[in-house]
Amino acid sequence: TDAQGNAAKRAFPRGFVWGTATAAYQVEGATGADGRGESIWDVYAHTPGKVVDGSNADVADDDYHRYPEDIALMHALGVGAYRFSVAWPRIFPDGAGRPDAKGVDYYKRLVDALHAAGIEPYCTLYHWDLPEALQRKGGWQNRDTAKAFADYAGYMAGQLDGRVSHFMTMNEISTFIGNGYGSTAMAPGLGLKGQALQQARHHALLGHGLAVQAIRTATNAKTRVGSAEGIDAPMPAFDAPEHVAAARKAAVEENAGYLTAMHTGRYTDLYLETLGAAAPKFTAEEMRIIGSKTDFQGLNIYTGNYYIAADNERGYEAVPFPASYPRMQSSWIQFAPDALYWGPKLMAEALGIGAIYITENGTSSTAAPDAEGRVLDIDRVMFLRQYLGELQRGIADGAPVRGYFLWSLLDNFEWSRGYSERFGITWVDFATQKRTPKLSSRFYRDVIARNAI
Ligand code: GBH
Repeated sequence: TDAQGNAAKRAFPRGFVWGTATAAYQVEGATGADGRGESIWDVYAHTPGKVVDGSNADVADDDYHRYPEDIALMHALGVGAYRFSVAWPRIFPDGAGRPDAKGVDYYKRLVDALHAAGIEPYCTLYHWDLPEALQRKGGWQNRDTAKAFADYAGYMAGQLDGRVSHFMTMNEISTFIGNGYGSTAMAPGLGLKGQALQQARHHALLGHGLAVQAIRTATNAKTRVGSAEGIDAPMPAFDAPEHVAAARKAAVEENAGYLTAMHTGRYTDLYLETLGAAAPKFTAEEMRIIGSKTDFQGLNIYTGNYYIAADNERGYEAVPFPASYPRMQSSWIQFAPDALYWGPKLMAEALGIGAIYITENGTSSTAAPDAEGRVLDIDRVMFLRQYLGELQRGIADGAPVRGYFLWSLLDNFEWSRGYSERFGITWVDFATQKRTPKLSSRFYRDVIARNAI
């Protein structure tokens, strides 16, 4: 029938990976447990005026203790994969030196419990919680941090070898450098400019490249290594050849300091020209390390930028969002389902990427429990239905996307927004730690069960 025909057309590929994502600092809590060291986010969140609601992540979702319950939630959803991150200060409380066995054991228990529930762990080694001890030595401004990260990443990957099939070095270098070093919106909140900022960014990329090599050395040959980078997806204003070409050029140049360098092992001429005296100092050997071959690229995509062809040296121009353009609760999330059609497709074409996972996608919502305790987050359902529809269309048109991780399983500590923005498909009552699946969770369960949108 037509209905079946349509359903077939909207199917995702067989074996498509459906998951949810979280990050250690945003969900674990238990910041003082089992010898964990301090991270830059503990310091930042405890500095008055930094987090909008004055909150911190000392308890957060208490996932350090409640992970069995949260795995049961995922099991009920039917997800096949879970993206979590390891807190570096739980493994090396001082950033380097002697590992803490209790911290390592926690992650072994976590991945074993995931396997017992039939869920494949996807592990990110750095989701922004740098050990404070390393920040005191300059953090990512200090080249030695790149080496310390690779040592930690190799050690931890070795500990989880055979239990974790996919490792991601870092989450969104663009964000922790841009907001933590370039502005004061995130830890450590340095507000650097010019060459100092570029050098910190370069060291973070170097840390990624060294970690790719360290993880490969520490794990078996089947282990897949990549990173999770955040992008504003490049999108043509509409599907006309000149605008598609413009968006493809933007895919390269707008990510020149991050993904382009990581996938080509070089900074583009235009990038270095534009930076001028602010360009980082680098060697050919460092660029070779930064360009270390990976097995997949994780992309965190929440929104995008529209481009049109332009008669300038870049060949493209971003179309500004007018005030009337629709947005979600978080003002930076312009509602742009096209981002999941064009983002993976154009990044893959422009940088020659063979396998992509959407390592984060989702939205905040103001939906809260009604009189019956239900959370009817219809804005999130609408958002996911449209974005996933475009993702499916993109894959059908050849985008090499292997899986999708919804951000997030749980409401959690949303960095400098504290608990004021909720990204979970599960409501968390932070006073009691009670979890309640939202309407969007039911929606996602159906998508997974049908492997279709
Ligand atoms: C992701 O970043 C993070 O990986 C994840 O930890 C986070 O919970 C999730 O998104 C939801 O935010 O405060 O106006 O300056 C997404 C990219 C870049 C979005 C920084 C927010 C700050 C906007 N983020 N941006 S503003």
